Amino acid sequence: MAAAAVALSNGSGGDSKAEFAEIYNKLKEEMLEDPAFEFTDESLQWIDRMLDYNVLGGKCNRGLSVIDSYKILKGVDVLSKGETFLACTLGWCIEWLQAYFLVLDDIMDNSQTRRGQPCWFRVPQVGLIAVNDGIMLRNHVSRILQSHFKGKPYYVDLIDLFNEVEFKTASGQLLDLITTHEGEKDLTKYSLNVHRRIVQYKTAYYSFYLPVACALLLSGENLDNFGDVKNILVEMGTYFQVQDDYLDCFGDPESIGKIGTDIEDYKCSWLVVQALEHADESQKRILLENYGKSDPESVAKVKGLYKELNLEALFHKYEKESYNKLSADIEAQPSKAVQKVLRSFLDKIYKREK
Ligand code: GPP
Ligand code: MG
Ligand code: MG
Ligand code: MG
Repeated sequence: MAAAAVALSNGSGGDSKAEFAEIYNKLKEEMLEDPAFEFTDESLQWIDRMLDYNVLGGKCNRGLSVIDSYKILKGVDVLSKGETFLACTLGWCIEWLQAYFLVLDDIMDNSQTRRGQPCWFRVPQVGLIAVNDGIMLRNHVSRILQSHFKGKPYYVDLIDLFNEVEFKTASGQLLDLITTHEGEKDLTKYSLNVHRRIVQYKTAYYSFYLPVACALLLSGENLDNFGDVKNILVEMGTYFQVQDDYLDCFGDPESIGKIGTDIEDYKCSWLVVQALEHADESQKRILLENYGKSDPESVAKVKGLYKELNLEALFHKYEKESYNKLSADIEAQPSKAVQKVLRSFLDKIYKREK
């Protein structure tokens, strides 16, 4: 697959994008030549296609931000060839991890499309082989880390980091799923606190903390000294998932590349929590009767109620307040380099539409 197939958008400089795209091909080749397995032609083709389908096609913001953050932390505009390779490789490990999460999340959420194409498990002849593909993707992360970082002084920290972030994400996903499916439908248990816990774990650690933590380890830093930075990134990731919840209902499927399923799936989304908080008794009844049903009329009634309650305006207010609070927290950071890293993350996501 041509390097140009990596559809990279907004944010980072063009150079990083080209460097980054090139390294995908090398890492994929390595996965296809892994000496630990005797590949057949069929299995080679499968992995090749599965990787292009699932690892590529996203915005790559998480992966690219490892390179950008590393440059900022080092205070340079250009990295050596070796440093670029390591930063891009860690960036791709995050993109691989993300592909693993998305392949499985789409099965669990019964989604239709992802990144503008059918979810992998919906592709004819894939089906539940996608579960094993998810496991393969996760294993590739470990194999890439082993082949390029074993022997580095921070190798064990890197492995621990990926393991811990995966554990947090899977735990958040567990909360997301059991809050949704447990017992009979009961909207009274949905609150901002419940929502916050879910999104912090299922999204914020892997999407925001992980790229910066990778750049810090590459720079020779000890992650224990960056507790404040972690807290700010987790806060930013929480805001990012609130945007995701908002776009699930109000976003343009063409731009976000996926069709929302939160209403049908009875998700503890930011929107339903806000609706419950602001609805009067008769509006609450509409929610209770229609939330979590997959017929289009019920979904339309819920969306109609969201409009009536003006949740769009409420979201824009939340967005502005989050931005202001995060900006103040960033400015209070003692290191200018750290401020710059955090600010570049915030600027990339503020008012995003995809
Ligand atoms: C996003 O939730 C969360 C994930 C993709 C993490 C999945 C974790 C696993 C361990 C599988 P979402 O369902 O709102 O995302 P989207 O809207 O993109 O489907
Ligand atoms: Mg999900
Ligand atoms: Mg989902
Ligand atoms: Mg979502």
